[in-house]
Amino acid sequence: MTVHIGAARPFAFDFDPQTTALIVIDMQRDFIEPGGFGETLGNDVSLLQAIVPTTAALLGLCRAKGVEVIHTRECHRPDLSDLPRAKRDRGAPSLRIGDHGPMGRILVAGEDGADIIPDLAPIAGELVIDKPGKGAFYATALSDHLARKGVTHLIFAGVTTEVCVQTTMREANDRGYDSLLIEDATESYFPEFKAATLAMIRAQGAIVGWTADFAQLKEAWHD
Ligand code: TIU
Repeated sequence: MTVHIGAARPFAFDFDPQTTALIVIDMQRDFIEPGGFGETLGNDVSLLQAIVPTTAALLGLCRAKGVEVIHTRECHRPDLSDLPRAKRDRGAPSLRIGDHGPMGRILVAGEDGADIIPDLAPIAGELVIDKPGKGAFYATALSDHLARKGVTHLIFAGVTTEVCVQTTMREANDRGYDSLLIEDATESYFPEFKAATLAMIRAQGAIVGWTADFAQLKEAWHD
């Protein structure tokens, strides 16, 4: 069975749910709630909360259709052995990665802040990938997992659009995947960066991939 999203941009996106995975990028408390990594960088994290209901609906649809669901978390080992000096020392955040904040140590695996927000919590059987970088393919088992499952197409959601989502979509593009980003299930701290990222992903004949609204995906995916 092929799902045909005629309304996708820049042109129709077709996928077979049996060879497609949903990847939800970094919907963690550290990016979405006050007191975490996102806020330490000086961002207004409340902007990101707007996509939670749509992302939950997208998760529900993919689960109902039996699509492979993968979650990622940007975080580091407690000993910070996978944290490059350049990443820890960059800029002038109010707290650095590994420091103690209100949700535990900033961007460290196992701390409350690194958890996926409760509304989007993984369920049994769903892969959760901890990643030290912006891209989900870098230094993780994602490539091997997708190859083992025979996945050829990816649906993306999560935060932030121009940082971890776009980086992962570009990594996926170079690895031969066809990728669709759900526009109302991704968000940035900078609305103009989100708009620019959506435009650059689908420019030049889908140079990186496709975009569509959740409603357009749902409409196309009837039985
Ligand atoms: N700062 C920012 O916009 N994003 C990140 O640091 N990581 C992710 O996008 N997940």
